[in-house]
This record gives sequence, C-alpha cells and structure tokens, in this order.
Amino acid sequence: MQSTPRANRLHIAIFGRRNAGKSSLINAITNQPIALVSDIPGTTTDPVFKSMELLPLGPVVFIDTAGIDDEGEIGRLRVQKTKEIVERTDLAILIFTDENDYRLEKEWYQMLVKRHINVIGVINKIDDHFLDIEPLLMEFDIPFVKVSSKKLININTLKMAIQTYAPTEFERSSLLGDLIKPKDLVILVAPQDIQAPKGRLILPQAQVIRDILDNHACSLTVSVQELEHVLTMLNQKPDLVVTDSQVFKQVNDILPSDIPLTSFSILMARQKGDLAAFIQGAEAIDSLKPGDSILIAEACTHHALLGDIGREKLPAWLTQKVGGELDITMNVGNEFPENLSKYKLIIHCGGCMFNRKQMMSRVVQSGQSQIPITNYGVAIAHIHDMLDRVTELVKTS
Ligand SMILES: Nc1nc2c(ncn2[C@@H]2O[C@H](COP(=O)(O)OP(=O)(O)OP(=O)(O)O)[C@@H](O)[C@H]2O)c(=O)[nH]1
Ligand code: SF4
Ligand SMILES: [Mg+2]
Repeated sequence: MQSTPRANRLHIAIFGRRNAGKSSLINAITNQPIALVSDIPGTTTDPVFKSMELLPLGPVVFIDTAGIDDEGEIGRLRVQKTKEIVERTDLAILIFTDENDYRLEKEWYQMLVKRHINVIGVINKIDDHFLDIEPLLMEFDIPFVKVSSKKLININTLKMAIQTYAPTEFERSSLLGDLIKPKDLVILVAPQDIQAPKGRLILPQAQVIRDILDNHACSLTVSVQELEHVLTMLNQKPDLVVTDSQVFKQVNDILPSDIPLTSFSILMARQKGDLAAFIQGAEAIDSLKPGDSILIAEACTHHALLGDIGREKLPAWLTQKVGGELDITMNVGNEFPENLSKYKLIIHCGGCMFNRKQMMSRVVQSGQSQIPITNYGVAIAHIHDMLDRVTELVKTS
C-alpha cells in the first residue's frame, strides 16, 4: 500500500455540515477509528487524509473535512480549507442531514459539478431517523445511498457506488512505463547540490526510480559531473536519459544527440498536467518585455535555499532572455490567485505533491483567463532552445 504516493491516488472527499457524520463515515468505510467522532459540532478542524486500497478500484485516499456550515472567524477559515480540498477531489461524497433547507448543500453541489467532479449523495443516520429522499431527488441530479455510519448499515452499497462513479479519466499510474521496455537502461541525472535535501532523493527522483524498477528496466543515477565518465564506461548507449531540468544545458552539451533526453518535470507534466498546454504556454516567453508580470507557482513550501530554481535560477534566465527585469510574483502552496489577469505568463513547478486534479484545475483556470501556463522543465528547455529535443520522445507517446 505504501508503494503509491498519496498524490497519485484517487482522492475521495467527504463534505457536509457539522455533525452530519463525516468522520463517522470515513471510520465506517475504512473500518478503522481514524477520525475523531463526537456530538460536539466542529470536532474536525483540519482535513484528515486516509490512504487505503479499495478493491477493485485500487489505491485511494479518503479525506475527512470540517463542516461546510462552520461559523465565526475561525469557522470561515476552516470552510476555506475545505474549499481548497475541492481542488484536489476526484470524487465527492456529500452528506445530507435532516435540514429543511438544502441551500448550502446546493451551493457545494454546484461548486463540485462546475469542476466536473462526480458527487454521491449520502443520507446518514438512517438507524436514528427517516429522511424523505423525494425532494432531494428533485433538486439534485446525483445518486443517493442511505447509510448508518454508526451501525454500519449499507456501507458496502456505498463502496459499490464509489466504484461505479469514480472517474475513469485518472492520471497515468506510470510515469515512463510507455517510454521504456524491460531491460532498457535509463540514466538519471540528479544534481546533489546545496538544494538537495540531506540524506535522501527528492520525490520526483524516487518516483522515477521506482517506476523504472516496476517496469523491469535498469536505472543508473549520476550527478552531472559524472555523466561523461559513465557514458564512456558503458558498452551500450542508454535508452533514455532523464535529467533535472536545472542542468538541461550541461546534459545537452555532453549527451550525443541520438540519445533520447527528457526531464523529471516533463514526465510529471504528462502525468499530472497538460504537456501540450505547457509547450504552447512556453512560447509566451518569446514575447515577454521588461516590466511584464509573471506568476511563478510552487505547489509546496519546500525550504528555499541559495540558488533556488523558482526564486533565483529561473528569474535570472528569464531576465537574461528578456533583456531586463520582470515583475515576478512567487506563489507557494495550495492557494492560488483568483484573478490572473495581470500576468503575461504562469510558470508552475513539477507539482509532484499535487494530484492531477489540482494541477489541472490551475491549467483550466489559466485557460479560462487566457493566460499562458507552462512548467519549470518546459520553460527552461525553451529558454535554452532545446524544447524539441527533450519533448520529442514524450510528445509521440
Ligand atoms: N445515530 C447515529 N448517529 C451517528 C451516525 N453517524 C454519526 N453519528 C453521530 O453524530 C455525531 C457527529 O458525528 P461525527 O462523525 O463526529 O460528525 P462530523 O460530520 O464529522 O462532525 P464535525 O467534525 O463536527 O464536522 C456523533 O455523535 C456520532 O456518533 C449514524 O449513522 N447514526
Ligand atoms: S511540489 Fe513543486 S516545489 Fe514542491 S517538491 Fe514538488 S516540484 Fe518541487
Ligand atoms: Mg468530523
């Protein structure tokens, strides 16, 4: 179960008012006391994630959330956090309680449907009271399942509904399985410079190595300084080289042109984003002028160090290319500006901590605002005039 990173799992989020039984439901589905249950409204304050294998669907992560009707200053912040969960939700469970007025549920339902998220309605607490489902069927065009989370009634029916309504268009489970064959040799260039975390590889590198092993191919990981040496040592050419995009230029200079080359962030873009949109978005770099506003977005708050790619290297390359200073805004984490109109370009990190839904919600938002979007690897390759080389293999797959 630990083999699937959380970001690659189908995200199933449970929404509903305080005390609706969201935490009880997650405990019932997972058959474990993961989430705190109490009759005090507002018990769940922050999202709770639980990864599990839901057969035959596969790896999923359930997300318990704070009540959508939470009040007061802190309550509103909690509702905001729950709204951020919507951005990464693949399938939503909306719990209905015995309210006469379903305006709030309707608001959330519309928010989910607008994002093309399938919704399953759950009527909870059927052991305790009867809820007339007829008015709900008129108002909401979704399947309903009646359950008791406390007495574990109909939980299997709900699991079957989850299988049925889970989206079929889900991210590729393999990062490069379609690019390699068993026994192929893949060289990974992973600079272990000052920014590399002490004692471990970063998530995209670990994921690619795992994927190569899963596909019964062979991986050889080197720093850029050792690349030339290792190529002379081998008695065959590598079938593929995957590099950190920060050292694209050095790797391109060393590597014979007939060896396919790509980067970790380009593989990520295929899995989580829209590579074609990113390639097209990178063209906007050519029409940038000094003073133009650019948004650089990173999905997680990794600790920025000297020579950081988003804060230093990328701005420096762009400034050099444009021939003057740009107005660069850095956006870090789950929040994303609603109004993008002032930006001429959005450049996103690889998004290894995001799931496909989250990354695609940003791609869709930028498309709706008609602002080009690209990612680090694609932008860096474009700046160094090597985009064709590093996307040749992946574009045809
Ligand atoms: N009778 C009955 N009570 C239930 C059921 N599900 C939950 N409850 C009770 O309802 C209360 C609230 O349950 P929670 O699971 O904590 O509800 P929640 O939606 O997570 O609430 P918040 O975290 O406050 O938003 C608890 O007292 C539960 O025991 C059910 O199926 N039947
Ligand atoms: S989410 Fe983005 S910023 Fe964070 S480690 Fe992954 S690629 Fe880097
Ligand atoms: Mg709760």
